[in-house]
Amino acid sequence: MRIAAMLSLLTNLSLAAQQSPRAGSSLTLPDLPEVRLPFVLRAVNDPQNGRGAFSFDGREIPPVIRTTPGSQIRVEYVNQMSSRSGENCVDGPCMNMTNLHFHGLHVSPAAPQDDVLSMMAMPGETLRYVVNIPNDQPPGLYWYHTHPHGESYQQSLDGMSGAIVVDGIDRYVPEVRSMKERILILRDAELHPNDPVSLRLKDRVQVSPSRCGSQNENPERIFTVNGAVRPQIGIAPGEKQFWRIVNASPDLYADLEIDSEQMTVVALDGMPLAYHDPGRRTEQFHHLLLAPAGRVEAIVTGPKMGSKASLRSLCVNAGSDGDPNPAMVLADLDDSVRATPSLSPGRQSQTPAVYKPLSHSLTSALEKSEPQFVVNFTEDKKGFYINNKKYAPTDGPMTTVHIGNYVHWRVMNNTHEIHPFHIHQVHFLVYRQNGEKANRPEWMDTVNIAPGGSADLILDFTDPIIRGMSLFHCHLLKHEDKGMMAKILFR
Ligand SMILES: [Cu+2]
Repeated sequence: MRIAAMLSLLTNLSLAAQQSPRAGSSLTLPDLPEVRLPFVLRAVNDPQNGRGAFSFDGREIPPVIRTTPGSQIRVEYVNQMSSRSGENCVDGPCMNMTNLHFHGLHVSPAAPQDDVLSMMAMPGETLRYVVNIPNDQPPGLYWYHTHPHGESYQQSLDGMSGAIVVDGIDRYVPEVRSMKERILILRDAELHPNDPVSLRLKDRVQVSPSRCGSQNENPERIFTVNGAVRPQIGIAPGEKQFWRIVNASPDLYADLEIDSEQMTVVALDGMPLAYHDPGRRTEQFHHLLLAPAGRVEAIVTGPKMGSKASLRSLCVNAGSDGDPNPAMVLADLDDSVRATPSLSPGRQSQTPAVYKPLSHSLTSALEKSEPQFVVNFTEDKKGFYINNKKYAPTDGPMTTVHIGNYVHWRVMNNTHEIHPFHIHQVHFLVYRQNGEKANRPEWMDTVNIAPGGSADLILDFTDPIIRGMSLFHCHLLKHEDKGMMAKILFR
């Protein structure tokens, strides 16, 4: 974050503190605008600091897109960024080209849908997206972000992203209908060495001074929540709320924990736990690792009267070549409020619950099989690679798969840092990690691979809607920009 932006952030913080009646308190969690109808989204440069931003309805706040299975997302995406960028991307000054990716949705990779290969808007150009959400899309939290190869990292760091909610999760966990829903988008504020504003921000989120993993470098970022540094989230003692959290950082991991509370998780990466296992509606977690791009949806209970609690990210050891990812406070739970009933109590979605359990014989046959494809992450001083290949936009597909089957892949990390693996259009079951059978196999669309480690996945390539050219890549977006990406053809 440039100095001007930091100063304005701090001004906002102090303004909020002045307005708050309670000593020591500060800003509350900002609300996010929502949109359901066709809408216009603009890519702009912030007039104060020149950084890329999304503008919606005259404000620089990306809306939450709400949609339902069987309907459409219609967005007119207008690139009003300057053709001369003040920001640097991996190959020099950014060109400010941009597009949209609908992360996690089981939709077509062909234009005008989730196509990040041929759809690209240069400054002055407009893209018109019409994305058909299938009837059996798992209802939950997804997100949209820009995906121009070589410029993804900077645009994502600048906050060019937003949440997507596919309605209908209440069919799997009806109790959330009566709870207040909160959408929390985790992004970044940058820290600069020897900068007084950075020091205050670092103090504010209590970046742990103790060594985290093998990194000795100073942390370069802290998390923000809906754009605020360590906001207060109102939740009365004993109140249950439904929190839907997306890690929209380009490269910070969030190992989420709420002091002395467990999170009752109902969905990961937009996928209700019950979707493939009707008997498993919720699962208790003390803490949960959200890789960049990961989502968790959980029931959170307000701590008992008088006990303070915070939402934190724990230290994540990113490996000897990884970036610092220290523990810090993301937000405080504010118990001074009354329980807030849901705005529309008793609302019930019209979408029927879809279940897609896999037979035991199918999963066990796949688990015993040799992988049909192996993804090998490597890196050196010149770049980042999948199967020794640095991505180029002119590449053909690295692999071609025929639609209709569940398929076993292995992802291997032959580097000394962590990498999150993501594939567009589908979810996968993570059933083995580092050669050991997972205690709790989970369906995800982004999974962390440990340094020197591996993950064995069952990918769902069954739906003909995904036909076309698509991508898989590391979701540390600097790595993706530097080549850790490859094409896949679904035919
Ligand atoms: Cu990576």
